[in-house]
Amino acid sequence: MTTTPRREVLEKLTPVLTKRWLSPEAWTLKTYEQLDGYAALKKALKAHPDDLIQLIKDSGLRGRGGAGFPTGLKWGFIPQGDGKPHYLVVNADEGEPGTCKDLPLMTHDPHSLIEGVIIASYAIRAERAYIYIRGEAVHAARRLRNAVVEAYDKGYIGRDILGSGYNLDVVVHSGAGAYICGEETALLDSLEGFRGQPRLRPPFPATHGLYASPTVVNNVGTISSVPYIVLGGADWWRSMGTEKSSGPMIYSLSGRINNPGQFECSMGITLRELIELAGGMQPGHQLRFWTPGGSSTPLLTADHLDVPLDFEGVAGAGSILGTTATQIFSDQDCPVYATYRWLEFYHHESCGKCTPCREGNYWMVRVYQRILSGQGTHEDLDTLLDTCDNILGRSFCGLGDGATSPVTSSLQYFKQDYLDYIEGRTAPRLSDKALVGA
Ligand code: L3W
Ligand code: SF4
Repeated sequence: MTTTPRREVLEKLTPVLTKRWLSPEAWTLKTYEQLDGYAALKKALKAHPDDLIQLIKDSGLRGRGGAGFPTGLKWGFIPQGDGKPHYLVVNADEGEPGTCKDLPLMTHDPHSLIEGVIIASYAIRAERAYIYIRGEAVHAARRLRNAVVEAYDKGYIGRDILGSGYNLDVVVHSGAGAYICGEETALLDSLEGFRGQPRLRPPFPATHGLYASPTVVNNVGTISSVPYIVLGGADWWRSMGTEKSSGPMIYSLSGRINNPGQFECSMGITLRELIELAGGMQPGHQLRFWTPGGSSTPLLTADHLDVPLDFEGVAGAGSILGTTATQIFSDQDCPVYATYRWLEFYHHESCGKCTPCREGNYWMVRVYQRILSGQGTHEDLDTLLDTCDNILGRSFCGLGDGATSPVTSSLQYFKQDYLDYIEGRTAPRLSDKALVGA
């Protein structure tokens, strides 16, 4: 039965980026302009680019793609007067398992992203911006492309934008469905027409990015926040969230809850409150484990219901905030099997560039298949931890590190579940056939 959230919990909703989503045809320029759309751009174009960078620094905005890097600081890294072209690249390759905030943002309200793109490009003195969108997101890409055309027609993009003398072209580029292209340097390689594989960092994209030129790569949620900060000011933005994790955040909830979806709340809300907003757990289900920010973030348990979901709070609980994709599992879900499914994903999506991730994930999938088909041994658990040790911190990019998160955390909290398969108390979940060709 769906439960109604208490008023004090409902008040934790802070719809900012999602505020237009329920308006009729929110994705059109007409609706967007009726609801303050492009007012921030008009204001921004009257300001000096450096003042805009300072505003974003003052707001405390941090990257919404998983790492939480300070946005204003990143913009400030772009060298000025270097004679090179500068680029803004929006990472819209949302692919982290469980994550569903950027695609609805672009589908419901593409102009807020485009307005943010124009302001951010102006601030870093870029005259070309790319939005790299996940290949499978056909509907969102269509909405985005239509919105770009509308913005060109209205003079918000193109030559001499609104008479300011500033020129900008915006290109929407669809990827080809590889998770690794959400890693910022693999994304840049893919955009340049190469096979998408991560580059060595440093140098960071801020100095050597697209076509070896200074480039800001930011997530959709980050850039979409910019118009609101320009209109509302840094203090208003900081009035939401916590001191070090300012502003609202779109949390995407899925799994064993009554009303899955996106909930935009001030950072620092707890899972207990989010579940209440989502109408409670499904009947007959008790929370057992959950991801705070996608499968690359270590699992948390029912003991962590009151952890503040901000960058510091989640780190204090031994995980990371990641993409704020909370996937909620119950006492009827198996943490061993869930981890196996995630590992299959990482194994499939590993780009193969470095040995620890390419080989480690391959072997771990095999070990899970052994355990889940009732043929595991106690030694297998040591093998898993040993393999994770050899992947974590030794991989070329975050995909390898992320793949170890569900393994180490499920072993930390749910070792007994593994032992139950190994010692025959839990019936095999996979048949022997799973081992063939593994
Ligand atoms: C200039 C320096 N720039 C850092 C920049 C860097 C990047 C940003 C953050 O991974 C995580 C990953 C996934 N000079 C700089 C500098 N930068 N030092 O700051 O960098 P970093 O390395 O902390 O993180 P990252 O490479 O951006 C992101 C995790 O997020 N994740 C996955 C997310 C997946 C999605 C999706 O599908 N949409 O977001 C979830 O947890 O594992 O650890 O821009 O250049 N000195
Ligand atoms: Fe590729 Fe994995 Fe190495 Fe990243 S960690 S470069 S995805 S093989």
